[in-house]
Amino acid sequence: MMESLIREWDGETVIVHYDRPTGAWIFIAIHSTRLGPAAGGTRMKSYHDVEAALQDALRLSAGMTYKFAVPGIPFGGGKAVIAIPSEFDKQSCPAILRRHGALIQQLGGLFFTGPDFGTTSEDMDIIAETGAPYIFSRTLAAGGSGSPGPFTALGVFTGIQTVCEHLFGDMTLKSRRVLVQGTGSVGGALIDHLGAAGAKVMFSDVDEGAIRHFRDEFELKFVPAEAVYRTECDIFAPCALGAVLNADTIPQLKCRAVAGGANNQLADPENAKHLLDRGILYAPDYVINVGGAMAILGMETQGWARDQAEKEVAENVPRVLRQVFELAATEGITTEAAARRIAEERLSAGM
Ligand code: PPY
Repeated sequence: MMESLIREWDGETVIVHYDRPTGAWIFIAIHSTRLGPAAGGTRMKSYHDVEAALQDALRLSAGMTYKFAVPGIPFGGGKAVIAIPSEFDKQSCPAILRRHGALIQQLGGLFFTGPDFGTTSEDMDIIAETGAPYIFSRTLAAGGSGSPGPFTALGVFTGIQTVCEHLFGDMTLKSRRVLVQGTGSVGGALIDHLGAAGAKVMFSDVDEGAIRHFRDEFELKFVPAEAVYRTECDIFAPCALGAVLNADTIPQLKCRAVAGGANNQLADPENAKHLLDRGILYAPDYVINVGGAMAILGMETQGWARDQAEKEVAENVPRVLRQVFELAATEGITTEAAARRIAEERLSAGM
């Protein structure tokens, strides 16, 4: 039920737009503007039903609030979902993106967007035709700062180093077995960093082209989808869609830590306790995957150069992750609860 989803959500506002020409639904969830205007990616995909799309927007927008609050980025949490019908004609993509831009324009600065699953910097260029100046991460050619993916991957990589430091007393990744689930813009770039650092990388994907690329050309060990959760490794790095950590998968895990770029990895925040009980260190998703948003917002609102953005990401992700691990250890709480506490403190202080 849409009513109960919204009633039980702790956010501020939901904008609902029915896109008559295509039959798509657009939801823009504004979870919090406590620390600044809401920002978050535009996710475009088809969903099983409209409720699932709304639920995704609501949950993802809350994740953005915490993502910005923990490292102290002055934006609030939001997310847009364009739920396209299953028989969606790709030809209507530019037009729907322009209508999405017009909607964001009408909001007058309540919500800023960037790319998420199913959208790219090229799509941001199209959204910006009607949605400027509220659109981040346009292509370099259009005067934007390009894709957040490589910066997210850099942050996840430095976060994995921090996890190794915590687990093994040593940041080095040499010979550590890392299983990367999903080889899209984040997972693919993460694999490059891991390979360069001497890690033993395994990967899983469902896309045939990606499998051929990483297995046959990169000669990495391929793990089929059905074996991902029970594959033995040091670090499991989810970099695909969410809710991969749940009551079904957690008992199967044979890793020392979960540290990856996907949003909403826990099906329920309660699952963090289950990971702790199993002795698996969890790097909270919104802490370790902030690099993309941090870099793009820094470059587009603070005037950072690219190398400065990289430096900020590579310093801040490890710093905040160490703080989370320390708080969790001293308080005897999950890392998820520790990250949430840091976020809530900033939110209640308004800074
Ligand atoms: C995310 O970090 O999940 C995003 O939504 C990406 C984002 C947000 C704001 C600007 C650029 C990218």
